Amino acid sequence: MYKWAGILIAIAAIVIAGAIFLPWGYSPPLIFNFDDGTLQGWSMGKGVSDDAGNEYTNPAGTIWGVQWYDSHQYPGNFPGSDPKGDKNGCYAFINSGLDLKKIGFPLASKYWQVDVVSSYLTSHFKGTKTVEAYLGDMFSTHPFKIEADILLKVYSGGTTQLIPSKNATFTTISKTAWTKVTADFALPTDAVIQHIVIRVRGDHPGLFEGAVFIDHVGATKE
Ligand SMILES: [Ca+2]
Ligand SMILES: [Ca+2]
Repeated sequence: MYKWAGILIAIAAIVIAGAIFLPWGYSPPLIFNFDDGTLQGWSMGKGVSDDAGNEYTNPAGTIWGVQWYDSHQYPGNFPGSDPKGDKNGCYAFINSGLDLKKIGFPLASKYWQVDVVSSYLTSHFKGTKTVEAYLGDMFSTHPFKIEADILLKVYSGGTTQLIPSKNATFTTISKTAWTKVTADFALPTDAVIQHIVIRVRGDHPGLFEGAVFIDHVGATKE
């Protein structure tokens, strides 16, 4: 009697465990952590925008760019000394010396702005209410600063549109610690979320050398 009860309990446990791990019961975490040695499909818009919304394209295409970065890792200190040669790292937007004057950027503009763009999101992101990301600034020096905000590129009402967060405010990024940037969204019910867009803004008129690091970009539905 007890023997059969034990066997039935064991079978039930196996069935429940299977339901959790089989595809229809599996829900991947909505987080990009860049801990596989890649950018996980993240890229950057082609141009840099001024405060009037005009866009200027980098003619060389290589003066600034993106790369996977081995030494900074969330959580942990920033700037960090994460071991090199492992797969743990983050996204980096790097400028190695682009002079904005050379591409006709108006130096009277209050800021320059670039968009960091996620890979195409899966349907698991449907219903996202909040997106968070951690950023570190090794770009600006006092008194210049880097700020960031998060937007969502969605397909809704027959068009693709970039939707700002409800608060639509920029957060100043620290040079000595990971800074959490959070954005809450009120999306149309038919919205299909295609990309997370992290908008990075700097107030140095010359876009001088440096890098902005991004890690642990996550979405929640609560
Ligand atoms: Ca990471
Ligand atoms: Ca590493």
